[in-house]
Amino acid sequence: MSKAHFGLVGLGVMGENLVLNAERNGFSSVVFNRTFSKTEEFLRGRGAGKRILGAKTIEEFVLMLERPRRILMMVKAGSATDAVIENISKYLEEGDLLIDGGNSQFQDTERRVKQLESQSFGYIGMGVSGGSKGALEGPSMMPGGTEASYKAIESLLTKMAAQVEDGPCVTYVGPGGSGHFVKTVHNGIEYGIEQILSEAYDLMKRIKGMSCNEMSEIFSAWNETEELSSYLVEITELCLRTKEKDTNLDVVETILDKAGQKGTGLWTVVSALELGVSIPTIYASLNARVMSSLKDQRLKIESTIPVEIDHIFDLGNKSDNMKPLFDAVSLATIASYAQGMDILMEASDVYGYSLHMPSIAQIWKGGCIIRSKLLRRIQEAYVKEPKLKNLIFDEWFNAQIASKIKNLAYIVSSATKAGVPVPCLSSTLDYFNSYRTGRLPQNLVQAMRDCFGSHTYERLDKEGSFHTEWLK
Ligand code: NBP
Repeated sequence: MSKAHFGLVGLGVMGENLVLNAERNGFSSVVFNRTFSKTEEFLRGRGAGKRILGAKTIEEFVLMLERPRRILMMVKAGSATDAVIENISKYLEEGDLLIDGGNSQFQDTERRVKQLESQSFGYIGMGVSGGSKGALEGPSMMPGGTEASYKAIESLLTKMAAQVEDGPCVTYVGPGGSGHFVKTVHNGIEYGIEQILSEAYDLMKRIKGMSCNEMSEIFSAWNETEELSSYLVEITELCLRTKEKDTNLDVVETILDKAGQKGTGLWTVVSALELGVSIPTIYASLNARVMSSLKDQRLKIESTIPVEIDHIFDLGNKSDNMKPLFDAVSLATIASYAQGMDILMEASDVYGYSLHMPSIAQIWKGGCIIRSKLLRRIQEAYVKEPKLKNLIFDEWFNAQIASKIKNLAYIVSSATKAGVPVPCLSSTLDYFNSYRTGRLPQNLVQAMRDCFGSHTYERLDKEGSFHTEWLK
């Protein structure tokens, strides 16, 4: 029997769908899963009648693959990935290639690339986005490692990826852990946008008393606009429209208001702080999830300092697509992308990733969770100015911020007065207000530091480092 083109380890939701995707695109496959009963179940079910075989042991799996072997691991990130690498590398031969498609921490990938490449194996750390549906129909993929290793799997990945008007949603991202780093930041942007849309929902519900059906109509209209047309707005509309079969209740209203924050959101914030990049909108979304987890405490305090919504304000009307709120949501969405792209720009230099920003915007345009019309504008901005410091310096984005910031300020100040928390919207307003302030009050911070600790300060009017004997 001829050997298979492609091997997959890990039959979770992602692995199952990715191997079906590879097979559909002409790559005969072998699958291995730690728990063999899952392999049997898959081969009897969704894998039946396809050019997909199963292996009971990892040795058998490796021997069933043509050389050089191309093996995708889709297992839980962390120690599970290390365990698979340790088991499988005993049976690999020079030139074989391992691809980690899980949500691994980029530092782990840096370590694994070095370790595996030193054993003459190829190693690619690849971010995969698009959820289970994307994995089956065409995800966005962010592979990092050596260029030679990428070349060995380019034909496979370009066929499996989502396709947009200017090509497949996959490209060689860069060396080492860059693929997983880009995926991490992708998820940080995703956290931001999910929270922004949830704040809009909260305002429409609590200030205007709108029903889920009415809100879904607004999101549907927003999805037709250049600023907000995106996968996340599309699924917000679907979530708000979905009713429970037996009761006809809005499913959204039956869900507990607690959201976890897994590795990637946290890693985005930590990386940004380490790199000295300002990402208040994304950070606010992470913090909002942390606050959401304090359900018991929130319920207790709700009665001691009650919010009385007596400040009803104009969020706009259906006829104008709720213009003030639309503007606020648009700017916060721009801020999420701008902050994510800033992290990538800085990491590109500091970690030596040499990221090609237009290509990253390009591979996010289809297949992934943050796909949106705005990404075309982002791609154009970095084509025009490859060293762009922030999207705010691009003409189109600058004009968006200039024309919409008054409505953002109006929504944030009104929501604050009403007692409705809007962490991402308000952080965005502070972010843009700080950006448009030539002189911030950090002169006083510097004065205090010099006063208590003789830390010295720089001056506006002359070069050098200065210390003052402050009044006692
Ligand atoms: P899970 O993250 O739930 O992982 C399930 C797979 O990991 C199973 O095949 C399981 O085998 C295997 N596994 C575990 Br758990 N520990 C193992 C170990 N010590 N040795 C070998 N195999 C082990 O599945 P998933 O949701 O398909 O995600 C796979 C990866 O893709 C994860 O890193 C995830 O973060 C990432 N990802 C997920 C999504 C998504 O939307 N779900 C999107 C993008 C990326 P078993 O059957 O024997 O328990």
